[in-house]
Amino acid sequence: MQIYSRSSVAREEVILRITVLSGLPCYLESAIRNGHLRIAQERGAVEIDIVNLRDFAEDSYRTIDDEPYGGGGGMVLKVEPVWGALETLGAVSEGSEEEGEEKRSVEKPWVVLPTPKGARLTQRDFVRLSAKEHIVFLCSRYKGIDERIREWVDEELSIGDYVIGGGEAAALVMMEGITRLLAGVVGTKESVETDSFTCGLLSAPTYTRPEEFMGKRVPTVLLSGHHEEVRRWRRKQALALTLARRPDLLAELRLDDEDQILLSEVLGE
Ligand code: 6GU
Repeated sequence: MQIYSRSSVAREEVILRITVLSGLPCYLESAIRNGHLRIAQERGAVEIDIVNLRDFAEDSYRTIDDEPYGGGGGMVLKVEPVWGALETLGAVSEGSEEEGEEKRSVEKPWVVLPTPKGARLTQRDFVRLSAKEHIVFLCSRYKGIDERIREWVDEELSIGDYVIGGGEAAALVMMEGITRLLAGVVGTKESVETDSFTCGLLSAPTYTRPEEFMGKRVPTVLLSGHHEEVRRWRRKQALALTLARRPDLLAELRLDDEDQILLSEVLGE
């Protein structure tokens, strides 16, 4: 089974808008000004804004968190700054439940809450989210959020079964995964399509110059110039690696005749 159709892998020529709401904007600033996310912005595939939640605090101390009712440790993200920020972005409005969607000239932003309580993130989510017009990531760095905020969130996503400090690093993970699927960000479409997970298999080993290093040689087939042999070798390596490390992924795939043959070769070796 090809999990992701080719046409769904890279979208063409539309600028995706991403807004990150955070109480720790400086943590995110350097990450979006460097490396992968910088390139994605420079190539015009994505526009990323970081919004300081403190700008929407309602007191002179710019407080965005408070102690939980009923006691217990940690601090809880307050409703007012989140409402203020989401309202400014057009993600919520008073009485919006009844208002017809047809009134809107632009699509309502899609609000994502990174949280360990969310659904576990997969490559499929990146493909789906890369087709949105405007995504808002709401980061909480605290014990959690006031539960009433959840009503304004479209989707909750977790980056894995462990706990980290807050939503910022998780939002960065998601932004990298999403933006690299946008047209013009990754060098070639082929490169995205052969990624581990995009085709449902872990990808084959890769090598670059030199041909030999401390007695370790690059597999001869890769030097042969036979495109068909290289393709077959890579497919076989991908099947072997996935079988060894992630048999669960292999079980989800529908293997074609060639895959069956390659896999039986792997099993016979
Ligand atoms: Cl999104 N946040 C935190 N704090 N921990 C996580 C997570 C997110 N996803 C997995 N663990």
